[in-house]
Amino acid sequence: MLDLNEDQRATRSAQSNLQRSAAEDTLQKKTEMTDAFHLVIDALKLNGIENIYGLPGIPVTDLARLAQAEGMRVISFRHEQNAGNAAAIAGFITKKPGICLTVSAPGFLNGLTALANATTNCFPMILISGSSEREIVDLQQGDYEEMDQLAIAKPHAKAPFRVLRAEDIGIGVARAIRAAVSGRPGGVYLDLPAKLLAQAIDAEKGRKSLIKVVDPAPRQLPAPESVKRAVDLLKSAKRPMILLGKGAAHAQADAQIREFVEKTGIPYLPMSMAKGLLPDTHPQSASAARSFVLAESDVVMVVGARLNWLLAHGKGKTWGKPKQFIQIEIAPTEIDSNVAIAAPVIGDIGSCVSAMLGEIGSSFPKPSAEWLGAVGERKDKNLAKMAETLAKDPTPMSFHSALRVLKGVIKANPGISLVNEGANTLDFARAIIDMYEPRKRLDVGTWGVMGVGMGYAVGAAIETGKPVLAVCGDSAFGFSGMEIETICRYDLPVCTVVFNNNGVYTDVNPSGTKDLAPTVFVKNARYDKLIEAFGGIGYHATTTAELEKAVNEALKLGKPALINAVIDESAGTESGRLTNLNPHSSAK
Ligand code: ADP
Ligand code: TZD
Repeated sequence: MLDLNEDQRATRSAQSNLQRSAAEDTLQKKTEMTDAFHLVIDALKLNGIENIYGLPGIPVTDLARLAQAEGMRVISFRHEQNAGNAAAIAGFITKKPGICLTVSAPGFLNGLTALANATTNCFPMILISGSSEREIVDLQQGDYEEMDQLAIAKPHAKAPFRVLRAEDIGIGVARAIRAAVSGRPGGVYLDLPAKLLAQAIDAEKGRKSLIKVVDPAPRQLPAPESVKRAVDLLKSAKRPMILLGKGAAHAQADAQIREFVEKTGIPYLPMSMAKGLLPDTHPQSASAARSFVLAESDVVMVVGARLNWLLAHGKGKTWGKPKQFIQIEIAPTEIDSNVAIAAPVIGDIGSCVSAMLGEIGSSFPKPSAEWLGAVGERKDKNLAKMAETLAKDPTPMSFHSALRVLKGVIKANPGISLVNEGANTLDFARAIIDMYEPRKRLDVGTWGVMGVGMGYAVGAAIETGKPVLAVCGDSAFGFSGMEIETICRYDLPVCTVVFNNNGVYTDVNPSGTKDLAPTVFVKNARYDKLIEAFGGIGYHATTTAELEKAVNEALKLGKPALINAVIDESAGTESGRLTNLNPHSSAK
């Protein structure tokens, strides 16, 4: 030990006090600073966003890491398109924007398909992508992953934004949230350049710059005269029908819609993703008499659906007799897009339906017994025919016999989400499997896009906390199949059933070379083996009994599972219900 005199000791003590307070100062200064990474996370959290679906890498790796450290759930995928699809379906289910996080250029482009799909389907989602340096990108000097992402996102998004200064992050996130969920929901792009992410600013200033968005999707009340016009028209109808679209499911106005349907006694048709808004077994459901009510009705009240290709554009043979339309819709420019709308009601569905309930009061004249009887008769006839087909138990399984099993599974477990993609697998499942709860049927939507399967399954499992049954054609499954690793990694209760009919369609290569036809895959493939590679449970089902046992076991265990369901390869039709959309050469 050094032998110090009094003076020396006093000097030493003063010095060390000085050093300590300088260190404390620096520490305090450090804790008083924040950075763009934290501001993005804080802005999301402040607005009640808890989950990020993404695929980290330069320049957003730390964003993902810090988000997890700050208590957000960060679900990391194997391909950005699937992360984007998970975010989009999260938006549909929760009415809050689903967040997808990607790296620059290629990662951004991979996510962009999902963003475009979300915009097309009116699902609220925000694609947040890191990007390269503006100075270099704009001069096209060849930066790492150089791309003018904002310009490319623009036509595929409801709105694109870029933030360049840390103090603008709060506003950028607020604008993105509002754009995604207000009015007609859609996909929003938020561009975060690498240089922004590294910026540090005073913590207090940063905190004050954040915005908690007040009333992000404000109610939009319909004009009273539009409500009256609509109710008057509905009252004058002889053969009324209500058409519910996925906008009605997304709107979360379940109670008002049910009350309106039941109070008016009008038969209703749910579009695919509106199934379960009222249980498909509801006596007023006209699903089993779909073509009859479309053709025969005289007044159709469209609620949260577009008269696009899925509804034969509201005209032609499908729609048969002349009719008048009422349309409840949040986007005024949707009105008259395909046919003239006699009574547009513009506003959010909850407010519009409530206003119409107010207008009809307690005295709405129920539709005639003649109309209800005719619908009921058709329905009973078609249901009896379907029951006959479903009762068959061929080997190998047909789409129908396998779906009979899954119909029973959903009936016994109405709270689980059903993800569905494919051609025949989609069309038949939509018709056969009854849904009992809103926003539980998640499928290929407006584009009829393949590849949403595993992304939607992950999103639904995370957001609902409940099991998911994903029913996918073997071709459809292949687009996102690698995400079964993600499902295993997060130990999600997702049971995927691959309807394996050896490809898209049975064809032979007419050229005589050894290549298979372009619609045919490896025969007798064992998709169940794929999930075993990641610790999930694989099942191989060749009969309805095996299928039933496998699904029930998988759901009971609540573990990641994949069932390879062998389906007769000659059972389906090419492109399922859409065969007529395939152009055929007119050359003789
Ligand atoms: P489907 O495919 O089921 O027929 P679409 O996606 O074509 O349904 O149509 C959904 C419609 O619902 C869109 O036109 C959208 O603007 C509208 N919509 C979405 N949310 C709401 C809402 N909260 N209130 C009113 N309309 C809504
Ligand atoms: N690519 C994308 C992204 N979306 C598409 N819809 C298609 C291609 C074309 N396509 C369909 O429209 S259905 C389908 C493809 C490739 C596959 C159908 O085969 P499947 O289903 O095995 O999934 P089924 O049930 O056996 O008919």
